[in-house]
Amino acid sequence: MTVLGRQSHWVWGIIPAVISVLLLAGCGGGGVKEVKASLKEWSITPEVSQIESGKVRFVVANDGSEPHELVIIRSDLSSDALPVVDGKVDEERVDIIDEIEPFAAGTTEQKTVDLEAGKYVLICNIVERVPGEPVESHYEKGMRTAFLVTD
Ligand SMILES: [Cu+2]
Repeated sequence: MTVLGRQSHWVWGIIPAVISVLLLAGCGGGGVKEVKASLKEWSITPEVSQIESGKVRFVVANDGSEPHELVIIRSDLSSDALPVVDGKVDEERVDIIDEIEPFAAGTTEQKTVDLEAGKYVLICNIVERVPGEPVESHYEKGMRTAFLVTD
C-alpha cells in the first residue's frame, strides 16, 4: 500500500509539468516571436526574411557609425520602389505600421508590433542635407529590405 501511494503521488506531480511543456511548444513560448536585425551603412539585415503573423518583437542593433531608424511599412511594392520625394520615402503615401525613432550607433532598440499576413518593407528613412552637397538618403543608399509575413 505504501509503495503504491508514493507512485501515484509521483504521477500526479509530473502531469502539470508535461502539460506546461506541451503548451509552450504549441504556442511558441507565449506568442511573441523575436526577430533580430542589424542596421548599418548601408543595409538593413533581419536574421529572417519572413515570419508567421502575430506579435513580433524586432530587436534592432545599430551596428553602424551614425544614427539610424527602423520604419515598418506594409506595401506590395518592391523594397526599392516606394514613392520618394527628394531622397525621403513619402510617409503620407505608404502604410506605416510602426517605427523605431533614430537611435545611436552601438545601441540596440526594440519594438513589438502585431503583424497581419502580407508584404512589408523595412527601411531607414533618414535623409541628411548638407548645403552645397547632394542629399544623403539612407533609403536610396540601400537601407531597405523586403519582409514577408505569412498566415
Ligand atoms: Cu539610416
